[in-house]
Amino acid sequence: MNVIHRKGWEIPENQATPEAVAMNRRALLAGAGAAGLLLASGPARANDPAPTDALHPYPRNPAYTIERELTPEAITSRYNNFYEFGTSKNIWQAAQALKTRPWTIKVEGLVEKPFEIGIDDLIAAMPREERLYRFRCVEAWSMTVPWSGFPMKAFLDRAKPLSSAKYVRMDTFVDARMAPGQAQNIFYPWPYQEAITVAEAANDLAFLVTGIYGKPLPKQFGAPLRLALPWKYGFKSVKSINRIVFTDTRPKSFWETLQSAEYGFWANVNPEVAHPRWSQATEEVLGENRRIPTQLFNGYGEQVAGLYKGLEKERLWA
Ligand SMILES: Nc1nc2c(c(=O)[nH]1)N[C@H]1C(S)=C(S)[C@@H](COP(=O)(O)O)O[C@H]1N2
Ligand SMILES: [Mo]
Repeated sequence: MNVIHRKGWEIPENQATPEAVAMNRRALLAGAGAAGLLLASGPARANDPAPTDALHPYPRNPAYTIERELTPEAITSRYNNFYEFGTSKNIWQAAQALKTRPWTIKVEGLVEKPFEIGIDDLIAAMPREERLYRFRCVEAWSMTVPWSGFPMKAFLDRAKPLSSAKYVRMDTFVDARMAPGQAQNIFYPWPYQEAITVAEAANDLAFLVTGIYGKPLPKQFGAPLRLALPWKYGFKSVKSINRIVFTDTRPKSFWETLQSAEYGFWANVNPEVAHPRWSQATEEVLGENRRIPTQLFNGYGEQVAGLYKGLEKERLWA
């Protein structure tokens, strides 16, 4: 590959879109389900041991329960998007190469005082809880999972952004030797980055995740720290965060850089605004072999719609 900086439209479609992985994921589920492999293959491999492992399970916060069935771990832990580990159907296995300890989070930009903190020190200092959240990928599949973590608001209180900070950007690692997807796709704008407004980050629903199913987060879910923003499409929920930067200018995220016609900054879930290549009106429920209607803000409008008052001219939906 000679051309290092390609434009989004120059990237073959099957590489430039999460849909390519969706297809692989579906093929995997169909094949594995038929062969009974999902149940036979056992739990994900152990994480790197960490002093905060014993803090699990976190107490469930009853304010965040849900009317849907939880999606089984055997399904969600095999059906992952994590481009650092490729686009094939065995991302979850490739991701076991991720080294999650030691792991440091750098907090930078428009804050009172920039700092670094070890992930276990951060986890120990934060108010930990479990929440049941829906999750809606832009590829039109969904799941319902019990995330363990802490409110992003609690992290903001610790990071102390200046009033001039309007956005918070979160970056993933770059290590092409550990993560084969980064070696294969050298023209992608690594690191994977996502950003939200500080106001969104302060919303009760914005959740930083350190575990799932009452246990430390398996690597393929984006250990040791990932985001969960249940009212936005899944690509906003960045995995394996190691840098958090506060800024006054809107960052351009990984997918926006690759394919801005399809993936924008706000990316709030809206069944009435189709993706350029598919409808967003319904979603496939992972593991249930059925489609259900997608809800505005993925059903979380009551908590988040107010964030977007006065922003109606923005492209709020994808
Ligand atoms: N660092 C990083 N974060 C990421 C991604 C990725 O490729 N790399 N994929 C995103 C997409 S498209 C989705 S749908 C979710 C998938 O989360 P899951 O594998 O835990 O279901 O992670 C998001 N966060
Ligand atoms: Mo996604």
